[in-house]
Amino acid sequence: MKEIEALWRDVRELSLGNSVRIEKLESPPTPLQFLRDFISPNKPCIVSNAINHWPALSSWTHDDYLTQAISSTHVSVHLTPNGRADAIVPFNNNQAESPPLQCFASAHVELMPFAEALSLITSSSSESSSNLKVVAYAQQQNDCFRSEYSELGSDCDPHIPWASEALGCLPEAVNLWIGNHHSQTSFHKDHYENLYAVISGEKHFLLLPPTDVHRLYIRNFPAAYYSYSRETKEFTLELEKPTRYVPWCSVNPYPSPESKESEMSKFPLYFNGPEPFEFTVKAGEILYLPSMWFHHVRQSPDDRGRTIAVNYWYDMQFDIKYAYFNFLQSIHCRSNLKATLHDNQCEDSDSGF
Ligand SMILES: O=C(O)CCC(=O)C(=O)O
Repeated sequence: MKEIEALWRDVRELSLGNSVRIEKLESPPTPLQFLRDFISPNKPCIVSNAINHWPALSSWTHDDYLTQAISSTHVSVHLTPNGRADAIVPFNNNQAESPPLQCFASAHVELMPFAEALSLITSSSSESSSNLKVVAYAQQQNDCFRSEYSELGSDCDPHIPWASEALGCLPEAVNLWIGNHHSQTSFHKDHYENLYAVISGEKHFLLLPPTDVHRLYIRNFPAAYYSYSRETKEFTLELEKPTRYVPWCSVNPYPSPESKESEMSKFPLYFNGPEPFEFTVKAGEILYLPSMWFHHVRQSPDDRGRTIAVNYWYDMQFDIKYAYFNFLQSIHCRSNLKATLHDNQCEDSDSGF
């Protein structure tokens, strides 16, 4: 354990710096600067004044513009009772299990006309958490901006030129995210270099470097899915059959006041370790979120009740850094760290998480 703690310290001292502030650039870097100062050291940054020329920044604040532009296609909307899709939630199977079974819950995904999606997202924005019936988040992550939203394509650049040149490729996927403050994205990591542009509202990020993998207590959870009935306006949560396990981060960084103490004692490496990078990306800014970094995302809406972002996923290099991170993750179960963990479940390093 001491050795792994020393690694957290070294990474911060030698590469990331000891501040939890993220580096901010007032103008786009040259491809060479971006490669040298951020991609190679696998270090995040926020870039301002890189997308001021995108028509999206002004035209997407008008509902009429958006609904007329996408009048003929249906879009995928992720529905949950609480805004927590792809997250660890309790599974109530009517059996008094102690501790209660937890599962990895996926949203109910529905195709609907864009105007309906927009009004659903906006209407739940003004509800208090206790009155919520359904939270809608347009967050289909399969290159949806270039398929479902292709009519909006000319409002943004098709790629981020200085990033494409530095990375030596074009984006593998471009995604659109439209949500409100009830939706949050739980801690996870992606095998992509991510250029994340906020168009409207604000996104609040927590980031931890890949070397902090043990602090997130990755465990295997049974996969479950929400189903939503339009008639009853009720959700049901069912376990997938046959059972499928999903390796996912156990830590909820914002526990409720009632559960805070128990969460802190279950996950001491997270709550007592070095602070995560915590920052807000505002409309008009781009975040560079390097591959394999763990991220948790919340959002604050604009005055129309929504947050809109477009992100560009570029393939990462499966190079020596990737090999080191995999090795680090795999030594978890065999290390002394195991003794300090809450339970004996080990993360599944072959799972692709
Ligand atoms: O905006 C969000 O809710 C999540 C973004 C994210 O996880 C990503 O871009 O990889």
